Amino acid sequence: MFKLAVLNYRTFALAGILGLVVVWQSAHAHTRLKTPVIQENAANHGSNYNDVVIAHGCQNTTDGASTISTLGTVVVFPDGKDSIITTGTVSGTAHTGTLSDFVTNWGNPVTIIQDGSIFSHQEYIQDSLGNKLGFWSGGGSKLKAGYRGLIPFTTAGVVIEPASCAKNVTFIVSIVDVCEITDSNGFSNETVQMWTPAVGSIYDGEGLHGYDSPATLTIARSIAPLPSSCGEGVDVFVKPSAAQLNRDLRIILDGAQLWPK
Ligand SMILES: [Cu+2]
Repeated sequence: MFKLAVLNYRTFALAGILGLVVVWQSAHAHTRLKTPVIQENAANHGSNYNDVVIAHGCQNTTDGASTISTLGTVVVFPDGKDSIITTGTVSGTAHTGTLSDFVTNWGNPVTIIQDGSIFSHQEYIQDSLGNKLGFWSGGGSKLKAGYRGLIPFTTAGVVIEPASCAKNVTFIVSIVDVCEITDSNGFSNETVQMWTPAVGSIYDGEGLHGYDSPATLTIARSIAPLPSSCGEGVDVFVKPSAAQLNRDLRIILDGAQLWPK
């Protein structure tokens, strides 16, 4: 009788722990960068090694669990040209100047690290000048639901404008994990996981898992000290425009657009 009670208690405690894990995963385990905060131009050769962490697959409609495997992922950084720049908070004061008021060398932020351990294909996403603004990786074996995936890449060293009052510059990174190839009307929790800022692009995903919950890369000021006139300094946020996401957040292979259909 006593032993049974202990067993029941243990079963209950285990269920409680498992329940907590499930709740925690659905609440917090989104696709993010493995290292979301880096120092200004910190690493040798101006590169910072990082990974996109795909934390879970897509959700089935029966119980909403993330049981659908991932076919690929698309990652885009703001181009810094027609980007939305704010200070204070991500929805703070709009900055009327350009990104060069805060960052001296933004333009070609991403280098792919060749790796076919999860997906077989890797391609850059470039602007019309050839600047590498992101990449996609897909095909080959899927990332199995229930497993996590690390997709390696590097970011170029970022230099904060010494005369500015920026103490941190956070780039809002837009990522879509694709579980099924559809057109944009087919976006659902079963087909995509969209980690994008809601800026009015076709990738907003209002009502879907991860709505307006993008990944971020924060550059912490670490070279030139803040000018004394700056006081505490300001946090700067850089989001892509809707036009940029509609243009750049796509999977194109050999000139043909594979996703969205
Ligand atoms: Cu999630």
